[in-house]
Amino acid sequence: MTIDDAVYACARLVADARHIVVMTGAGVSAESGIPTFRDALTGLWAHYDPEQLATPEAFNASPALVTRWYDERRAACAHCEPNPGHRALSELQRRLRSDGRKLQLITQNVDRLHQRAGASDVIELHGSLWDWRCTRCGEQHEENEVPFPEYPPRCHCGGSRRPAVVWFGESLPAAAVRAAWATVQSCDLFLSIGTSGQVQPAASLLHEARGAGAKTVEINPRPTSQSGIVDLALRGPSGVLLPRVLEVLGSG
Ligand code: BV8
Ligand code: ZN
Repeated sequence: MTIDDAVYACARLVADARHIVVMTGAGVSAESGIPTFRDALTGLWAHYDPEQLATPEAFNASPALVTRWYDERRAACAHCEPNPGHRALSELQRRLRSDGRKLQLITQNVDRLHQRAGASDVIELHGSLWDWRCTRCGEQHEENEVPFPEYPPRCHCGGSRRPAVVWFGESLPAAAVRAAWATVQSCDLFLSIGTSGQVQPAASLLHEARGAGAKTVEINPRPTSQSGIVDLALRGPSGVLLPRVLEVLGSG
């Protein structure tokens, strides 16, 4: 199947679907200039493993180092823009909504680029770089000024603040899990975009959707651990392929 055939087949599935769930990973932000989670870290972070840094143990051992890493990622996001892939997903959500259908966006990403591209009701399974929580009094709020003046950033109560992201070994937000697992039960199309499908329990949502009878599509330049079970794979960058799917669907 040529990439054009795959784009047409995907557009056909989207045109026929009543309830679409889209699950995105770090790859959907790659064309915005944000390194994917498993791309080799560069510069100061070259000799760190993100899976080691994104843990409560790393924060407890070195709160200054871990919060600096997150704040540098937050600053990088502040200087990035949503790419055509984010914008195509927001436009698709708008079009489906206008003709009484549904597109539910679920993301593993913590950069909030979907929201900046105009998407609504985004389920953030792994939290966000923009929300920070005090480890002493629990106060949490969005921080839009970058960078922090000190690491770890301090709360007015004197406690250290951490990013409100889900670290390895931490549970996902209960409300996000409930919403995500509920919506996949009634979807008829599941698009997995820009994720290697390695992180649980997020990666199991594709299996849930299949179990509920949904057609499944993967959009990724490279094969993943889930390529063998999807109904259709579009091998290429989401920032190029999603606008092409939208184009085939015609003007909304
Ligand atoms: C939990 C926030 C338990 C922080 C993240 C063994 C089996 C099963 C599970 C486990 C296990 N061992 C340990 C676990 C649990 C662990 C886990 O899954 N580990 C993995 C590594 C094996 N999971 C957890 O710990 C979770 N919690 O299980 O709790 C529990 C239960 C009860 C009580 C207490 C606890 C929590 C997991 C959440 C971790 N936090 N992020 C931060 O961002 O710093 S996960 C992190 O990985 C990011 O969120 C990222 O989004 C996510 C997934 O990675 P991807 O998005 O897929 O990114 P990746 O780089 O891997 O891939 C990018 C893809 O994009 C590639 O395929 C590439 O080809 C593609 N791409 C590149 N360019 C493009 C593109 N695609 C499209 N277009 C392009 N242009
Ligand atoms: Zn506090």
